[in-house]
Amino acid sequence: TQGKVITCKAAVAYEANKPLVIEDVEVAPPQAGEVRVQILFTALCHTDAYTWSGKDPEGLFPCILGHEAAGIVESVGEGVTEVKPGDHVIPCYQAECRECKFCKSGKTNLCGKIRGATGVGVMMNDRKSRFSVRGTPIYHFMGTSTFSQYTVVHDVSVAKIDPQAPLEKVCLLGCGVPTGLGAVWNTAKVESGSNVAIFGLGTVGLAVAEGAKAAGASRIIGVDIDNRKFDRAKNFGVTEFVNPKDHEKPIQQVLVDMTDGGVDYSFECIGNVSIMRAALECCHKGWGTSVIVGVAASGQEISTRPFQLVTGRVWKGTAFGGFKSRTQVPQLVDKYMNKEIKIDEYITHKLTLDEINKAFDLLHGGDCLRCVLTL
Ligand code: NAD
Ligand code: AHE
Ligand code: ZN
Repeated sequence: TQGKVITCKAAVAYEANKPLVIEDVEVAPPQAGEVRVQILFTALCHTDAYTWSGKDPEGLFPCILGHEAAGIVESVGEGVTEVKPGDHVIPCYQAECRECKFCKSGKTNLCGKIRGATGVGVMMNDRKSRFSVRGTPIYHFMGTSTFSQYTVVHDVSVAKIDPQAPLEKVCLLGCGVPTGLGAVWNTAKVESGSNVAIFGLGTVGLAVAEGAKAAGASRIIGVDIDNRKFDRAKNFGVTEFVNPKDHEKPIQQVLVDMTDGGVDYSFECIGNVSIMRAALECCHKGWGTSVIVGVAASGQEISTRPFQLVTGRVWKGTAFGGFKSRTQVPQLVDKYMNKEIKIDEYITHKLTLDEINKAFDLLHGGDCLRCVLTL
């Protein structure tokens, strides 16, 4: 298949909110600096649903969504040296080129090399897509497009992992689990003995809990409007549960009262701007730090009284938990293989690619953390 167009199955999003369509998609060979990957397993993340909903200002249609996956390199383009056909890989929506000013700064995991192309659904080389259906180009998504049996990614967007690792599990290390763990370990740098509040107990929020527990946090307070989330959350380290619907006071006040003035760290894992405000305002005066993890819809803005920051609270955000993808995703795979981090516990459902619309329904159902699709 090397150097040839591959025809395979992919789920195409033609329009916002319209069911995805399983199509025979033509996938062009990788050009210089590109890698064609056979995707074996992909999970769905809330961000796929967000873009599909039409609320993502970078969302383009028709496109192939998906960014939490694992597979095997099928072929590589000219000049690609770090991976070869047969390597087991995880596509990384947050690239790591190690050469741009972001990568060299040591201050961020964001990479600038190809971001301009991935934001508009094309490949860097020729600003075109490698996907088409009956001659019509289909946009890429987040530089990954994993809802396809084959995809083409930039070489700076692919992490080579231990070939012994089960791909049906480690696909989750493409997004949600590292995002939550890294929000705690890299962005907030939670210390032992801290009090932590987590807003939203989906996969990302539970991974925050897991990370906080590992960091030695004393109290880990989970906040969700769905009471069914609590039992499961205990297994990830949440020690107390608060449902804002059970209280008349604003939720920030409830948390401040529970914690003698506020928590040391809070995490917003929903994507709701009024909860982002509550998450900041439930932090302790003088030092409390709030990390925004959730992705809010186009046009939404955050607000608070500046006095909240003047009096020492800190507002931060995180993308992919601050992990440098190509360097650290393989390390996270090793941690899973050594039983130092969970993955299996986040996988609540398994389906096949042709059932992808059902998988999106599950994601909205409240019962599902991650649904892994077999391609
Ligand atoms: P999810 O839908 O599984 O979890 C969201 C949780 O929030 C659910 O348990 C829901 O019951 C709860 N919730 C909803 N409204 C609430 C409210 N008003 N108050 C309290 N709880 C509420 O989603 P997920 O896959 O865990 O992703 C969470 C968010 O993180 C999404 O916005 C996603 O787009 C974003 N995300 C960001 C990054 C990043 O790099 N920054 C990475 C992955 C996901
Ligand atoms: N396109 C959206 C932004 C979405 C966003 O913030 N994405 C996160 C990852 S979410 C993964 O589930 C991210 O990494 N952002 C940094 C980046 O470079 O995109 C919008 O609102 O425009
Ligand atoms: Zn995601």
